[in-house]
Amino acid sequence: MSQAKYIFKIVVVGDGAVGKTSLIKKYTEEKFQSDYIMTIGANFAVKNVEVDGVIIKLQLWDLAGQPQFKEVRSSFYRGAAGAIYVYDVCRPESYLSLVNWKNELVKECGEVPGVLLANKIDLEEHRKVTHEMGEELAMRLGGLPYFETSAFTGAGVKEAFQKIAEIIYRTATQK
Ligand code: G3D
Ligand code: MG
Repeated sequence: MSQAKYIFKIVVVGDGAVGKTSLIKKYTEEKFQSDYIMTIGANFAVKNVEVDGVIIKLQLWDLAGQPQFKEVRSSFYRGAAGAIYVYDVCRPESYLSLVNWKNELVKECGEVPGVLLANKIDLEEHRKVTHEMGEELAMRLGGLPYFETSAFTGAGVKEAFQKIAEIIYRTATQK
């Protein structure tokens, strides 16, 4: 793809080990630039996507570990155009904590577009958070599009990232 006309920062949030880094890696296929910013304790990777015939560069950020320092977390969120909320369907506490993740993000960025990902659906026999509960949380977080994903099989991954790209682009260009 040729040069991107727009660049958007997207933060991927959720508890440790829900699969944030794995989802980003799966989506970017590790072919793209990936970097670790030590001062913030964050990783980011970039990927170009096409929305409405326009090339957009997505900058996908996630926290390595969950640093407690407020300054660090502020820098992580600053300038985000959108958010990907992730929980692990096998760990109900990771589902419950997304409300807190959203509150923290909103304090720094205000309301930004988002999508909700119920990850690790390949682990069917260990699943504790149902589809219905996922849809309910999506409503509670502001009517977010909801996706069931697996960073392991790749199910739903492309669709989820494409969706957030579309919403951000259309919001930014008021379409
Ligand atoms: P994080 O970035 O949110 O902290 P990671 O999470 O991407 O590091 O993933 C944490 C662990 O969950 C990793 O296992 C990873 O392979 C696994 N994982 C992530 N997504 C999925 C998924 O969709 N399905 C399954 N089965 N496993 C997944 P390890 O063993 O490396 O700690
Ligand atoms: Mg990680």
